[in-house]
Amino acid sequence: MTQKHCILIGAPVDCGKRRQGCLMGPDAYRTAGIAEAITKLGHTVEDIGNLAPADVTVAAPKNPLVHKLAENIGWTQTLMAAAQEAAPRGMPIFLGGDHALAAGTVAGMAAHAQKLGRPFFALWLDAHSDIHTPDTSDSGNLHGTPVGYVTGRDGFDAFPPLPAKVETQNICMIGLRSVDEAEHAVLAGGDVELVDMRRIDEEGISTPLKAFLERVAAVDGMLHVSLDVDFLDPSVAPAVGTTVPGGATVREGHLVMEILSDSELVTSLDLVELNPFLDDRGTTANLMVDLTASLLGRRVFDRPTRDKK
Ligand code: 4U7
Ligand code: MN
Ligand code: MN
Ligand code: MN
Repeated sequence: MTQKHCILIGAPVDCGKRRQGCLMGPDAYRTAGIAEAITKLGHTVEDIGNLAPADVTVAAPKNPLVHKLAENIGWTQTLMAAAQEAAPRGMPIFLGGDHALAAGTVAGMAAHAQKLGRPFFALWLDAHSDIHTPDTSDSGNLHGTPVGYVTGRDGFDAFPPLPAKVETQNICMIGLRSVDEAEHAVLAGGDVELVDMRRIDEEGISTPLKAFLERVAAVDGMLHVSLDVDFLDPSVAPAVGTTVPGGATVREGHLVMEILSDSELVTSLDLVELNPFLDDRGTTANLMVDLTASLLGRRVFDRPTRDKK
């Protein structure tokens, strides 16, 4: 694959839910050797270290359950700027941190694509659809809301204004198996591409993924991948607070990354929801690093050209 300049951006976001521990994520990825794994594939790596949230004050949220609103908004502001700073220089890889960070990373990458005049797409690899708003969330945990924010749903008035809305038809969610009623209501009548676990069982994971990638390639789109640890089955990726059984296998995870790698379409990546406090001797951190390596071109064998596609 073409050589890339990968920019590691530590985002120790831990305010998107109540269970603590994701703040250790960026250092767990570093300990698992993420920079070395990428360098070994022939790419260059720059680690800008860990960022901190902008200091903001906000009025009390309408929904009293909402947890740490100001800190979430501060991170959104910081990461939106960080994404736009890094994107012109290479491929940003956001080391999370919980999924609340994607409000900033996705909005920032969408703004960058808009500046270049290129369509922007997002691939959401997750058990959950994360399309709540602060008002519809029954947990008050904002890691369940980043898709709601970037698609321009109402209820994010206290957040930074969106520089570029992400079109719902440009989003594909793969791995779905826990969707709340309020989320279901939005998704069922909408045009987000929904690939739940049943579809993966019946069609295989490559069929819907390749169909989506064809749409991205057809318009020379930029593609952001947001990889939530809970996309994977908890038996192979235990280090996550929101375990849902029946998730993707190790091979399904790698196959997605290998197909993405072949497509050469991915321009940014989030690694989110890793809670090292819950890990089993680094298994999950190591798996996430291995998946990143597959995305960046690690292979057992190259496929013969006649098989490609
Ligand atoms: B994650 C949930 F109720 N929908 O809103 C909620 F099931 O980033 C979970 O995907 C959100 O891990 C999960 O709290 C957010 C819940
Ligand atoms: Mn998520
Ligand atoms: Mn999830
Ligand atoms: Mn819920």
